[in-house]
Amino acid sequence: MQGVIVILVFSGLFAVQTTLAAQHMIGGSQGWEESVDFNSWTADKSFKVGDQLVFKYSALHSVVELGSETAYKSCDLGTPVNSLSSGNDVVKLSKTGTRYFACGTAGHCEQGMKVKVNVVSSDSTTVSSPGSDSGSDSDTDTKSSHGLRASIGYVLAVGSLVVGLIWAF
Ligand SMILES: [Cu+2]
Repeated sequence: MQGVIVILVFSGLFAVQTTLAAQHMIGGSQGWEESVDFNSWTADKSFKVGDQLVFKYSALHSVVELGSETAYKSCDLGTPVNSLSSGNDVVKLSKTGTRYFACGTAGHCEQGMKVKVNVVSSDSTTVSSPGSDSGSDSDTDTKSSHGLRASIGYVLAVGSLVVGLIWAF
């Protein structure tokens, strides 16, 4: 029986770990589509090192990662950093900095099918993004969403501990 408790506690701790690293479905439920306004989609989100981006799309689209703000602004797809086309692509955010993505289908980037993601340190409680004009607002956003994810993990951990104890007796 103690074995069961140990397993449940560890699964709870694992839940804390996984909830701290978020997976962001690009474009929300609509996915990677021309109809989504990606600027407003990213506006209320914070992206941290260790998080993942998921691009879901039909064969009409693809994902091209661009190397610079200039290429992103002008939709210059000539020198991509990376190209993806599975329709269900996961991109890991392994370090801080800005990542630029556009659709590789002719004309789609110009129509607004592009997204820019600012990746911040996973352990920072305050966001320092040079060049950003929304300093204090994004600070509070980051803290609250981080706190929410942490508390979901905490509830799962306590929940599995309680279930473990009920099982044991
Ligand atoms: Cu497209």
